[in-house]
Amino acid sequence: MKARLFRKVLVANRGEIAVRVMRACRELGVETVAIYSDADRGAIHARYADEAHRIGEAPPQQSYLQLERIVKLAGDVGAQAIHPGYGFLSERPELPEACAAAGVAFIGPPADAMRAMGSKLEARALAASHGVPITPGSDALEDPAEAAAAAREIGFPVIVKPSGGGGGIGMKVVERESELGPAIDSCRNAARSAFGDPTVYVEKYVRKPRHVEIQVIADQHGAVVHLGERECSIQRRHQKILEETPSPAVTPEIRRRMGEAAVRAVRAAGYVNAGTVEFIFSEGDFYFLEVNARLQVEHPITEEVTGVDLVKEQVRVAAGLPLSFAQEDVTWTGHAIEMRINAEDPSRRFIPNPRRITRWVAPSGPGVRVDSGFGPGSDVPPNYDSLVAKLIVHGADRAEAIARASRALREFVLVGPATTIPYHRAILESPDFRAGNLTTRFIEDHPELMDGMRQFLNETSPMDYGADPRHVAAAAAAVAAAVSGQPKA
Ligand code: MV4
Repeated sequence: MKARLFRKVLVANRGEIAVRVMRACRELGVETVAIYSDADRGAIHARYADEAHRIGEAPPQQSYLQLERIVKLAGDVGAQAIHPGYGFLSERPELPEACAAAGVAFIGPPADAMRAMGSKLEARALAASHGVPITPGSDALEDPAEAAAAAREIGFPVIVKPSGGGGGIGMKVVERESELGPAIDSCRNAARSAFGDPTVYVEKYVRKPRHVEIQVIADQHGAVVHLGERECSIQRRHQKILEETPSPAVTPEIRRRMGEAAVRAVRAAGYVNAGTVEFIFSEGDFYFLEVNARLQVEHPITEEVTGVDLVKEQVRVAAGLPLSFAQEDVTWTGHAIEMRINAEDPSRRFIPNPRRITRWVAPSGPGVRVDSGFGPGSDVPPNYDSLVAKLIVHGADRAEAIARASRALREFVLVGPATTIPYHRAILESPDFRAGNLTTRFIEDHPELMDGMRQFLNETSPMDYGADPRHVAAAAAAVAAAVSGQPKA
């Protein structure tokens, strides 16, 4: 039986990632179905699709998290597959299961692989048994005496982690034995309420690592390929801010070893479709952290340097087609940087600033890509995450990518909400950033970026005609003349 591409795909997400997935579908000749909440009535992702259906009220629980309603809708409208994007339902094993029951394909990994990777202890054990380096660590901890013995054996500092979920939730660094009991209690409580699983364990704490992750993609015929690394160290409270590839710290030899380790880890889990294997990287050594069983926000930088369209490959693979390339075909050209443009106020500790976007001109020109689900007149609702655009630049080398990133940020007109644009401009000026001196502590170690940002706060883009009162007056006069039927001067 020869697999064919889907005729119609339902995109179970919103904002930039929904648009990103629909763009791939459109190029593949696949029809798209959008879902939208009351807060997203008139949103670009809903207008972009061939058809759009209201899924519920604004709160995510009433709309984008309505698993059964979404799967039923797919069946009702004749969609043959569901793409979950990231966040929302994307890593819920119940979604691929419900899809299978409804005879709808899931554009993502199998439920079993998701479950195996969802348990951090299970994922670590699986990785270790396939020769993937992990930090020294314990099994599930039962009582305080056992925890103390494990931590002493590993050696302080240690980090207490929940087994049930990643993303940094509940984790506690412990410097000495006296702090261990309270840290375990705190981690266990956070784990129970966030993941419904109170299982915790300890690992050797690596003090100032880099966060480096490997993109992988696997088809249903046993092919598993890696697409190199992304350096994601620049993050704040486990929210990434800026990502780049290649990592300034990764040599071709390390890339090959990390890539092979990542391939072994996902192969062991029976993984299919796109996924990311996270590592911490310190002093030339890397350690497996976890697998993200979804397409990630930062996937475009990998696309820029490899030339692979990850979303198209996801759709192909989910339809049973083989990957369109093999490991030997993967090459990396130049350097790419992604900056997350969030509707947040960096000078007020990055609190969300959802507002109507009153003026918008996205940057363009050589090596510039903007992935967004927003534009002039868009409302940024308060109900969802604050990402409004991803600015992705590609250059021949890191220096060109940085220069390109700066000039693209200077061009970007985004008026309405406060955004992270000026903060990104400050990061790009930082001597440590320019030298590639990055750790997961970069943001907290560089409080001076806040001052560096201020010089950019009052600057207006050369593309912003709306900031020029003479232009506004001239435009108003032209409209008035057109309305009254007078010829223009
Ligand atoms: C660690 C670590 C240091 N040592 N594990 C945080 C999120 C989760 N994916 C794993 N995390 C970490 N695990 C050991 N043994 C430091 C972190 C960590 C981190 C990792 C990746 C990206 C950002 C981070 C920020 C703080 C801590």
